[in-house]
Formats: sequence, C-alpha cells, structure tokens
Amino acid sequence: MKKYLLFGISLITGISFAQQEVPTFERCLSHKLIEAQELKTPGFAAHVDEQFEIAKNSPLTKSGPSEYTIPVVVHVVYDPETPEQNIHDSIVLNQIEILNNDYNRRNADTVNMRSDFDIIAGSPKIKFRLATIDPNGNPTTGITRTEADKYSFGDLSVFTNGDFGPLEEIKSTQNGGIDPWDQSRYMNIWVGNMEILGLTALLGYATPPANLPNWPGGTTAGMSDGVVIQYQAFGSNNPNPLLLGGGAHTVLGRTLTHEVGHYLGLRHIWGDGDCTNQDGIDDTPNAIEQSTGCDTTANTCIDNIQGFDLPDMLENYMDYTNEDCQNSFTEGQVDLMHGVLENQRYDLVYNNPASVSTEELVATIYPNPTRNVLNIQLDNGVINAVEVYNAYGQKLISSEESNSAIQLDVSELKQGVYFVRIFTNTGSVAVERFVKE
Ligand SMILES: [Ca+2]
Ligand SMILES: [Ca+2]
Repeated sequence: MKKYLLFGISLITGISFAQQEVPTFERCLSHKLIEAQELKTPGFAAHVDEQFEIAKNSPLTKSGPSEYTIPVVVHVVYDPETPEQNIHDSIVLNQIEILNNDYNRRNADTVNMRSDFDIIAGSPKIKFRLATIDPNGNPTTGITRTEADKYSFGDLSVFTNGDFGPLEEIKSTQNGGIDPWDQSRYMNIWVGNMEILGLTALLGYATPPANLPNWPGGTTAGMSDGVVIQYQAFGSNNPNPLLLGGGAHTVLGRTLTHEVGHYLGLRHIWGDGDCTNQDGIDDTPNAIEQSTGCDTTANTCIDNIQGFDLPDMLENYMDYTNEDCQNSFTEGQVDLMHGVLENQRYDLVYNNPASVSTEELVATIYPNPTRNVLNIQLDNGVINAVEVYNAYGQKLISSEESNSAIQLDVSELKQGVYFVRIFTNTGSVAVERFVKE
C-alpha cells in the first residue's frame, strides 16, 4: 500500500503514538476502503471491478434521462464541547450549491481548463437536492444534527491495519454518531471530525457502488454506504481553517465533489498506481501518480486519447491537485456515473418517494393582509404540512395536516410580514408571503 504524502512531511515528522508512527496525511481514503475490504473478504476488489465494468458497459448509459436528481441528507455530527464542529446551515447550503455547479459544469472556473481537454470535458448533469421529506414522510430541511460522544472519530487503526470501525461509528446512533437514512433512496453525507492526535489526518472517504448480492454476509458489518467529510473541508464559506502541513489549505468545497465521484463509481484519475494502472475510463489521461499542487508542465504517461498524448489532467476532480486547480470531469467519467445511476444506484433516481418533485406548486393564500385566519389552498397538490416564519427566519407556527385546503389561526401573530412554507406529500415546497394587520 502506497502512502500518499500530500501536504508536507512536517505535518507528522517526529510524532509517535504507542510506539507507532503517525501515518502520512491521506486526502481521500476511498481506495483504502477497497483494500481493507479485500483483506477481510478476498475477492471484494475483483467484485468492485466487475460492478465497475457493468456500469461502464451499461447499454442504458447513453439513453437515460437528460438529467438526474439525487435526494441528499447531510448529517452534521459534532462534539458539544467543540461547537465549531456544528457547522452552520449556510455552509451546508453553500456546499450543495458548489456540488450542483460542479456536476452541471456551471462552476465559473471551467474557463481555467486548458484547451487540451476541450475534446473530453463533460457535464454529468446531476442535481443534488437537500431532502424535503424524511424517511417517515415528514417535512425536513435535509440536515440532521447530532451530538457526538467524542471529540473525533479518527483513529490510527485505519492506517495501521485498514480498520474503518472507529471512523464508521459516525454512521451509527448506537456508537455516538447517527444512523443513515434509507441508503437506497438518499445519498447520506456525514460531516464530522476525523482528526488523529489533534491533527487533520484525512479529508474524506466514500463507499463505491456496492449493492452486491454476492458480497459475503457479514462483510458489510460496520461499513455503511455514503460519504464522510472532515468538517473544515465542507463548503467554501467555512470559517474553520483547514490546517495541513503548517498552513491553511484553500477550501472550495471540492472534497465533496471528489468523494461523490467515488460514490458514483469513479476512481482516482491516476488509477491508484503508476502508468500501468488505469482508472478504467478511456478518455482520462493516465498519470504516474497523484498530482498535487498545479504543475501544468506535467505529462507523466504516454497515452492516446482520440489521437493525442494529453498532459496530466490536473483539472480533474478525481486528482489530488489544489482545489482551485480542479474544475472538470470528462465525458467518460460522466458516462460511468450515469451507468451507475442506471444500475447499482437506480433507486436513488427512479420512482424515489424521497425525490423532490420539480413541478411548480400553485398556492393561493387569503385574505392577505389578514387579521385572524389564513386560508391556504393548493391547486395542484395535497398539503402535508405548513410552517410560518417571521422575517428573521424564526418558525412561529407549525401545523401538520393532510388536505388540499387548510385554515391557519394567525390571530396571535404580531403585525408584520411573514412567510408560509407549504409542503406537499410528494416533497414539493411552496413559499408565500403574507402580511398580518
Ligand atoms: Ca484513463
Ligand atoms: Ca499523457
């Protein structure tokens, strides 16, 4: 197993713990997850390869919908003694926006991609929406908050013997984290602390698609499907500095872009090896190892992509370059992700009761202004719940009832402007403004 030394050996030199050296910093542990499972269950890596080929060769790959929508739940797990771990909603919203920009090629820095890659760059056209209904059918913000029973879920064992057990506790209510929502219907993201000895040891990891009917029983014990991100690496507006190798690392929310790539089946662009190891994607230039920084002179492997030996694609999200160097996926990577959504992760995007309806809700509220009651009526849906907020975002009234028209008592509200959020049983939300006299 090759250790990826990324941000300077000064980070770890000289530190020891229980006579063991602290391992070098790992930016992303997803490849190690496969190796660890291979140790426990020989044949696992081959099986992931097999799944990878099914997805890659899926006949549905090119004939799927023009875009996909994936419901997302973000589980913020924090040590109550360290309140900065309890990241604000605005960071979550910012991160989801970044994810949507990157997966729809709307990120402004696509202009920085070198023209060498114009022939291969692609847009996944995948939308990520914070869930609006939870697994019980109730309205939700798509964000959960859980007090952890520890400062960090990080543990040396993942580096010393590939044991993900301590890290995986973040995904378990019983073990001080929080259980996932139905993993076939929601993409679960856990955000928490994985420091080891007070040092950032990794930024994230994700499970590759592995709905594996022939995966030996018991292997998945302790391994739970989803994405885990170090809390300082989440969003681009995060006030918590990500300290690596003695300096603050520029965080633009691309750790999640990278990890979701793994979740949707992509491998590291350099194939986790040298020029003889491939990532399984025909149009991604190979590289002799992971790229760090942003050295645009690098061309470390000879390849033939549509007749060209392209330079190392530092711009690719599946490399280890600086976050402000990354801005693109390739068409081959897009096809693979679509193949995964048409196969192993089919239930996320088809007939998903958790999916947000994109239909525009038509709501009528009256009288407006009002003194005592507010009538709320939906012309094209069934109301599941309504919530009234003041201009400061404080929720003042919450009512759950199922009907196409309901009446709210607003007589207790002070004079002013209010907003009512109307949820349907299909997960759609409408927001209307009203005035209390
Ligand atoms: Ca390749
Ligand atoms: Ca090359």
